[in-house]
Amino acid sequence: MLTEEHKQFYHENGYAVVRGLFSEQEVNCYRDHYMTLRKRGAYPGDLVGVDTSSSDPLKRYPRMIHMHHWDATSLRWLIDERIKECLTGLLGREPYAVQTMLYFKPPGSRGQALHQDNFYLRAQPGTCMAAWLALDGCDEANGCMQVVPGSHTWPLLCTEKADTKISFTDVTVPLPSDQEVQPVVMEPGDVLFFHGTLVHGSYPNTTPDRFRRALIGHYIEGRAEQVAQFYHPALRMDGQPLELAISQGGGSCGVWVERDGRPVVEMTGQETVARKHE
Ligand SMILES: O=C(O)CCC(=O)C(=O)O
Repeated sequence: MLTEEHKQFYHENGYAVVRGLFSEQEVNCYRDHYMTLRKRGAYPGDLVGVDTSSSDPLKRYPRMIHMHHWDATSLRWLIDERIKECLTGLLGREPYAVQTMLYFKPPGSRGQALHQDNFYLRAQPGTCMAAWLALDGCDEANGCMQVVPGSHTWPLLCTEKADTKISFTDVTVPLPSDQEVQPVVMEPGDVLFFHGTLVHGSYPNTTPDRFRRALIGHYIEGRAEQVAQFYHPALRMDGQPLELAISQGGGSCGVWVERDGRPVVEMTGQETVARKHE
């Protein structure tokens, strides 16, 4: 479970991995459950339609979203006691749950360009938070998560177009040329918790035969009063819905400038790229 070391690491870096939070048996059940659901057909919010004959692996195994709206297993996982305890420990207060996602990331598929989640969720005041459960071993070859340690202290950055040959999303955030991006290598059952402005994403799965499946929950801080429309209704961690206001996108965003030979973020930009939900 969550320790003081996790909390300190999270406050310094904007993310923390809690190892073995879910057992091998639970992970196997989740993997089987979602593979069975995926094989059964299409669902509201799928990234693209299922096309079993496509050469694009993401069309054969599209990402699922908001499964907790129609699948009891997903809802139970979203508000699982262990996730609640970890989130509450890291945030200092119980959060609200707003989204589930399942990434299949089969062999040969694209990743997701570097981004900040609160660009999409717009939780205010405060931010959002993700719980990312590895359902397979994740390493650089199969496209594990990549993070920019410490970037949770940055504001939302102005976005630019991403390279859609390696990313299935088309916006990204620019980084200074010498900025470190770190892979997060995980075992099945490990959970990566990360802050809503942490810059993160993933590169393609370059393996010929290894899926990189992940079950993801998105949450907003318990002091948030609004969140983007797509994420309504927010749920308390006992599953009860609550009414929040709808936040709008747009507005000022940070751009990198050089000061005294060092890159710093200045809030001189205005968002220009259209924001779709994640
Ligand atoms: O799983 C991935 O490759 C990316 C997930 C992600 O960026 C997110 O959940 O915000």
